[in-house]
Amino acid sequence: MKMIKWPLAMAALAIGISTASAVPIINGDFELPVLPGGYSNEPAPGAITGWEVTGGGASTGTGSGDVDFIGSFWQANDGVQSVDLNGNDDAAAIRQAIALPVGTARVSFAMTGNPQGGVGTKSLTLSLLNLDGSTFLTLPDFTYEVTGANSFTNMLWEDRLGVFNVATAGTYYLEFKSGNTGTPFGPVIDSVSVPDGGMTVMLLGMSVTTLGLIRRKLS
Ligand SMILES: [Ca+2]
Ligand SMILES: [Ca+2]
Repeated sequence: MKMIKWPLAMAALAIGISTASAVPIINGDFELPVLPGGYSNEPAPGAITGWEVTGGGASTGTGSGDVDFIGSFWQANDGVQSVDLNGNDDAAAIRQAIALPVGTARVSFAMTGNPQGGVGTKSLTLSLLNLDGSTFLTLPDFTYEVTGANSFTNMLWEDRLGVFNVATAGTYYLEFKSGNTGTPFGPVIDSVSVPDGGMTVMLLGMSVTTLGLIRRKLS
């Protein structure tokens, strides 16, 4: 029985299959609860359904609540409401715990900047945190350039996509943290979703060893 030398390329006889599925996000469009007025300046902790506010707090003294929950005050990306990650005077963050399987997780969101402070760059950091608050994975900052064309009625929203490679399944905080410090005019987000979680490539097909056995049987 002769041994068969299979070219390495045979190992590529595999079929890639994505097994991704959407990961549920609570109130990713920030439409709950419905704001009675145009906005809620530094809402109370827990006031944005599904989201926890952290960081900031320079003006509230509470260490939280330092974002602005915006309603009809300006144009949202979807619905009516969105979030300015800077409240009165500080950079803050919002987060929500989500369960992620192993694999690639894609986080989709819309970004713009509070145009009230004039032109300039707004930035935010998108991270996955462990439940003790330590960083699990973080991505290079997302930026948005506010220009003279931005206004409350034309916020010029742009789509953003963050991609995390999750090696360990678990529950993590999905966190959006403002990078603009010492200003009340921060990055603004809306339409958060995780359209794909657990995206992996399953290698279906026969291994080189299996192929060798078949070939030997045939010869
Ligand atoms: Ca919205
Ligand atoms: Ca603000």
